Amino acid sequence: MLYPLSAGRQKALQYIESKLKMQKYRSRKLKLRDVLEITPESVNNWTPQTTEDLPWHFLRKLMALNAMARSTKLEHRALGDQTLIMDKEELGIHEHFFFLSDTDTSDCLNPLDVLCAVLLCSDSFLQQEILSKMSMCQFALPLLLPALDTPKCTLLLWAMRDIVRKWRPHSLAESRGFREESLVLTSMPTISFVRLGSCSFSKSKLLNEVLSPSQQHHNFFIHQDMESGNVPREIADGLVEISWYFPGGRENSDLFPEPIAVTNLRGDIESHWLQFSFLTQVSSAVFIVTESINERQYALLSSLQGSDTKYYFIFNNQAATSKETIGFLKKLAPGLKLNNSHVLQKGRATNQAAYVKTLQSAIAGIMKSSPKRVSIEAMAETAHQLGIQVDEENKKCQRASEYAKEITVHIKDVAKYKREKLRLQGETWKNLAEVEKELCQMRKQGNIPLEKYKSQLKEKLIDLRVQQHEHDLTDGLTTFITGLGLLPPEEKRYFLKWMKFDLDHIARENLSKLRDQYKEKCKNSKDDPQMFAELDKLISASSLGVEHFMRELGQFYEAEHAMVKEGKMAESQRQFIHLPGIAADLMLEGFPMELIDGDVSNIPLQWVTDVLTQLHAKLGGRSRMLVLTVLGVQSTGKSTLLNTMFGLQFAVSSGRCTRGAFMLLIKVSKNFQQELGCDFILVIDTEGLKAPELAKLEDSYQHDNELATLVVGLSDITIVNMAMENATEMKDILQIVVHAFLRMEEIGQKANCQFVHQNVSDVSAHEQNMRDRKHLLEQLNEMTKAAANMEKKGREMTFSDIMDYDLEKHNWYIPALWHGVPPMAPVNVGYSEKVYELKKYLFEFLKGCLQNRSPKNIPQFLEWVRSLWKAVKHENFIFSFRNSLVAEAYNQLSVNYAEWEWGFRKMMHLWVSEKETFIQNQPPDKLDTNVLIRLQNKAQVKLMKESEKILDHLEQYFESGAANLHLIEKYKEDFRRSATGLRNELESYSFSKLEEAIEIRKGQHKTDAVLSVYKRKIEEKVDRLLNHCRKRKCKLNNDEQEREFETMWTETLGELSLIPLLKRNIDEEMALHLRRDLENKGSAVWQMLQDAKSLPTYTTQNFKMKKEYLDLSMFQSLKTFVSAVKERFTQECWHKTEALATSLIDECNSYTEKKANDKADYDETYCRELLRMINEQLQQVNVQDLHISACFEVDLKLLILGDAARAFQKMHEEFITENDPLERLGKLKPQYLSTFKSLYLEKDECQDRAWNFCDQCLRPALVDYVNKRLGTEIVDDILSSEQSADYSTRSFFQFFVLKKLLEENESNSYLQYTRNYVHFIKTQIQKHVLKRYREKASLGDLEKRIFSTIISKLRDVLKNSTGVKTKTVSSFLDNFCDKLQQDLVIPKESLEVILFKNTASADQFSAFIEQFIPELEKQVLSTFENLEIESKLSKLAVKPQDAIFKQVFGCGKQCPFCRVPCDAGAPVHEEHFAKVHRPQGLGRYQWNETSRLVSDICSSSVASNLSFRCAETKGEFYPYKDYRKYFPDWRIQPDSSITASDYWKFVFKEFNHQFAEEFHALPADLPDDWYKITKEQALASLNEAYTLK
Ligand SMILES: Nc1nc2c(ncn2[C@@H]2O[C@H](COP(=O)(O)OP(=O)(O)O)[C@@H](O)[C@H]2O)c(=O)[nH]1
Ligand SMILES: [Mg+2]
Ligand SMILES: [Zn+2]
Ligand SMILES: [Zn+2]
Repeated sequence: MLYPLSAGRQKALQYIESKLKMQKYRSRKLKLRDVLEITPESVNNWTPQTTEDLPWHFLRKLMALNAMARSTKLEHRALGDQTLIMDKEELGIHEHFFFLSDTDTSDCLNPLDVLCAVLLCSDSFLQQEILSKMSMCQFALPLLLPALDTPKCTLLLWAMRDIVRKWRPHSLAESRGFREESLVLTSMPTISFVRLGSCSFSKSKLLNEVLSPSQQHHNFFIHQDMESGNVPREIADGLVEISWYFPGGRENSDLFPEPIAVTNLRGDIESHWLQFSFLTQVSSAVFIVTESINERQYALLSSLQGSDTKYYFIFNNQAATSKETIGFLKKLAPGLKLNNSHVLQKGRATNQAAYVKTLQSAIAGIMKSSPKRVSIEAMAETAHQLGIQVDEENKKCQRASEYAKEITVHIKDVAKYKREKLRLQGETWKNLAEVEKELCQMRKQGNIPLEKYKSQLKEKLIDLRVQQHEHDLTDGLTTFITGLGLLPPEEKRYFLKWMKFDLDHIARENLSKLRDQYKEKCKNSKDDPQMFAELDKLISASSLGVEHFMRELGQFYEAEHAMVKEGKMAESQRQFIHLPGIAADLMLEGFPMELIDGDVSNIPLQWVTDVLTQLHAKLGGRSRMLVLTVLGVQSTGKSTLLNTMFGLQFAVSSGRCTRGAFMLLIKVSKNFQQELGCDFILVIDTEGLKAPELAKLEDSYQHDNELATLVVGLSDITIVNMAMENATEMKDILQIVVHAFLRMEEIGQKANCQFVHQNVSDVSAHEQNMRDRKHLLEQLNEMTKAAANMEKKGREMTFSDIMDYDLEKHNWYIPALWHGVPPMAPVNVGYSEKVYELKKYLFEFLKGCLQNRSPKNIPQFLEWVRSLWKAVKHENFIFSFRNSLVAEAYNQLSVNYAEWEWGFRKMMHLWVSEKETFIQNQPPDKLDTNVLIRLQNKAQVKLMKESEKILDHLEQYFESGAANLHLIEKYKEDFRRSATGLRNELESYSFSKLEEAIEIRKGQHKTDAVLSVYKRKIEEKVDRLLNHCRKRKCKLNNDEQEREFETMWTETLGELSLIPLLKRNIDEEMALHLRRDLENKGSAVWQMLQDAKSLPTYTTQNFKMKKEYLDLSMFQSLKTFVSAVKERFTQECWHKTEALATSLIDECNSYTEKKANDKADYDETYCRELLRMINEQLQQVNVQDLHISACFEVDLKLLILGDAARAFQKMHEEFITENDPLERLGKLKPQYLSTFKSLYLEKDECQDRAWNFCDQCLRPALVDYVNKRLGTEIVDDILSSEQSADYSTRSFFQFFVLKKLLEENESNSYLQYTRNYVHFIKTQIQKHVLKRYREKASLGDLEKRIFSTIISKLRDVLKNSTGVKTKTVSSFLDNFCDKLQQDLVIPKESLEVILFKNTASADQFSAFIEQFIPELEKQVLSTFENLEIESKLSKLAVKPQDAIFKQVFGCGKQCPFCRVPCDAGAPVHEEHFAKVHRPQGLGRYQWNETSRLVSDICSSSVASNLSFRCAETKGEFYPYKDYRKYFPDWRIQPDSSITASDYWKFVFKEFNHQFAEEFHALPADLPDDWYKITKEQALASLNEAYTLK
């Protein structure tokens, strides 16, 4: 320590230590950050309990502009009795005062002591903030701080630097002009009040009265009679306070016509001579308050003579002024130039008001005498001479000031300076913003082909960046950057402050000049809108602050970044790479950062991204934040509101003309983070909405709109500041806000909004305004409806649809900011308190929100900024919002859903196959309708359970807290409906499977019955033959046995009255159906049918488009059509019809194939179903637009039924063969023969028969068992394989297919992909399955697995049936089949042969079976092994390729323009969408005039002003923007990144010629830069579009 420990210092130290417990802040000073941090206390009603709470109480209340901040009252818990306190309060304030003064004041502190101590413990920036806020509260400010930490007292100049005051001197009253100036720079007369000796009345109280405007008393100075004002000062003696009077331009009521400063020295001048001397030098007049003057005092006073300062004496009346005093006065009179008017007596009877008046007129008199005017800055000089310290006279502050001056000294004309020295943010940046927007909106495309135009714009963008980059740093900017980069932290902050003060000062001068001009012009010329617009522009150009310098830095950074990205510069050459880190540091210190540059309405995205990313890193990744925004008309106190709420420093001034949005971080204290769920609050202040100065500028409305949408989208809470004085502007704002909210609702972001009605002070406001609130809601509803209409939303909407709005809770009435008339008005206590209440509510609300959403961290916030901004730039907001957070959440859900879906399907497949097995095992007579109903009921129970399981999964998923679920809330319904859809699908699947199984089983009944008659006959004959042969003497040898048997067989067959099954003529039956179907189609059709050949001669393989398929008479009648156009539409219809035919053929053929594999007999419903399928397609609306002729219909039906007729005929014949009793009997012949032979030889046939059972019954049943299950197992295997991701959702599958295509890079594959998408996908899947299982091993494992399950079950059954009462083989087998009736279909007729004359013991039989199992297993597996994979697949009950197709194919709809398939993840969805669209040429679009393929990409087209025409529009042009009129179920997102379609651009340029040939067109004329796209870039764009970072 350099100074000796003076008495004052010691006292101060002790005070701070013992009373305030602030010692730790003596070396590490309190910082603004410490005070602003959000703690639990900042949202609790918190009253100080002990003296150590007092500094915090003061700081918090002061930051909230609370007039009670200076109170040092403690909550007296000691009394413990609540009612007592209440009583006291009710008794009135007097009682209370006595209470305080009478009792011990030891734990009371004098407010001035607290103030001094706090200042002592604060760093110079916090001091500045404290004084600024005190000034708003109209508290007197400390001018000279007593010598507490320094040898002498300190002049607080720096601490007042930030204060700006506005007033209207009487000289400007006429013109209604005003002055606005930095307080410390304003020169004005200063009047000082000091005390000599003791004095019994309060000087401060008197001063308050002198300064208070009439009718309104305000306590500028703390005085005796105020709460705690009487507590003896411990450290604040010697403090000089200063306060001001500023006139408001009201000649009648203003006390003084010009500003005047009043200082007040605490303590006796004798003990504070230094302060007193200072005051005598800077003041125009000094009022000395005293009771008497003694010898010593006289001596002191006489030393004052010689200055031109006027002296006044105020004598108190307590004791009549003594003779001695009067004597001294007389002696002093000549030296101090006293006369009678300089001595003011305050007699006992003097009326207080009159006395104050006297004083005021004395002061007025002084002001008239042209007194000296000194600014506080100038006082520093005097202080210097007297050895008084000045707070800003330290090296750091001075150096920073010089640094700032280096920049600011060159600024004279702001507009000019900005134009010449801040060049990057000028025209170029504006142009950049426009080009970026044009890229999204394509307004000025003209005749240039779309993609070419886009390429041009891209080039222009780069050009502009190059231009920016080529600018050298100006001197000013270089200084600014080094200032930020190289100055030590504290100096840097001084530097920024100095910049602000200097710039504000310059801008104020500029603006005031402009305003004068404006006024002049107003007087002279009536109204020349042109000129006013000019002036408005100039005014808006004349604002200049640190933010403009920061903005410029941002632009340099952006330009450099672009150069590196374009490869025009090496990463290592970057000079600005360190800037984001610096800016991040500033943000950490609470410096507001520009988010949107409102002048050009653009975001420096790279800059903002990198700054915030740096910030995120500096915070160690802990950057969760809640976002709070305020919106409202310009100059309605938005910034003031935020500043009051959080103690911030957003720029406040009615004169500012900036626009845009600034963000500022407030830290949440460690002990509050958990409760609040975030680490920071990000506050966004908006500027310039509906600013009158800006209203006339071009694009103003749109800029406002963009700004509002963006900030609303980013916020968790939006405060809408309502100022009803500006009703029309307010309405506009509300409209903008409603639009913004509507859009947010659309994307799943349900924001909260609080309406703050300012300037409503009545206590009854809330009650009184009930009607107003209702009215507001009506208005909001009205606006919502209108907005919904504008956004083309179909449904009726009200305001509460777009947000949680509570009429009562979300409206706030806040009294006017000022209590009284500015400039002398302090902040209203009510204002501060109401704002505090609002703040408390907001925090409660935010805590409540935690359940629904987790606060975004910086990377997530940035993602929102990026995607919202993209969407805003595409003005068609709703259609363009694509956010990777949303996409990722949706994708995750899709993956999950796909799993649940497959689980459900698999379950039902298994269930159905068990029931089928069961049915096949039933004797036909048992299969009455009851069986079906019973099974259907069971199915329904199962379906219900399973589908509920999916819905449960869905609910659980939405409650699981997975990321960003609230964003996809609206898709939940899609998935719910998908689950129901799936249930229905599986219901009809299982029902029809059951019915079918029963029908098939019943169909076998007739033949079965005949067969059993035959069998009985044969068995009878075998029996007889056996007897007959046994009776013969000689033994028959093997040949003879067989011969005998053969003869018997032939004879018996001859005896049977054979009724072969009737063979039907399926093709004729079908032809008849067809004729009936086409009956009403007219004679031409009839004639065609007459001429038709027999059905089986037709085959779909011969399908070829013919001219007569299209009925183009309509085109002929349209005269306006030039032939090229006609040609084009003919082509379009032609291709669409062809595609229709192909898909129908595919669909029908696969139906036919499926039926033909069912092993059932043909049923006429099959033919009817085919015709229904065709008719359904042909009746669809869009098909009707194709102008298809009847000829097409007839031909198509003939071809399809032709294929079907052949297939069904064959199927029917096979059925007859399979089921012909005679045939079936024939198959049993070998078994009968072997039975006959062993019976004849009396061999022990048990072993043979057991083997026969295994071979004839179990083997086919086991093969069947495996085939029924293998399909689902294969699907499972694929879905859990290493490639499972590719098949997990529709969009992953798309990605997989496209990637594979690119890898192959074969024109043919792409052509097939475009030619027939469904077919292509099916083939792909088929190929994949085949390839995967071509090597037997992997499939063999699956088979073995299935097999081992059934074998072990079989063994169980065998084990459990031995030893039971089953004596005979027959009862054993009955039991055996019964146990396995759900698993194995045992062929009955073979079984019967085995039972024929079977006398073996059951135990023995079963033992043999068990013994044969390994052999059986070997045989079955070897049958599988020897099968080719293709034929294996064809036998499966569930075809894996079909199941997978269902899983990944999606809805199969294709974009109406480019034919890219829909990849929505929910199976049922309201709108189709695709991640990437492609050049429309790939969808066959070509130009009429040139026949060249179109290179435009739909996602660009829908954002452009172009039009399209197609068959659907009947050839009329229609704007792309409104494509949803014709294709309402499609949502085409405008291209969100320039590179998203690179994949298809690449493909198109690679195979331009092949596509052209395929589509009978000429190759497209592609933009040059497409040729530069590499395969790697194509792949990268695919990755970007489909897989998420
Ligand atoms: N009379 C009055 N003036 C206010 C009130 N709120 C703010 N102001 C003043 O209006 C001016 C503009 O305030 P500011 O917060 O910058 O408004 P913003 O443009 O909406 O951010 C400032 O000079 C404020 O002091 C109020 O409730 N009543
Ligand atoms: Mg503002
Ligand atoms: Zn498309
Ligand atoms: Zn779809």
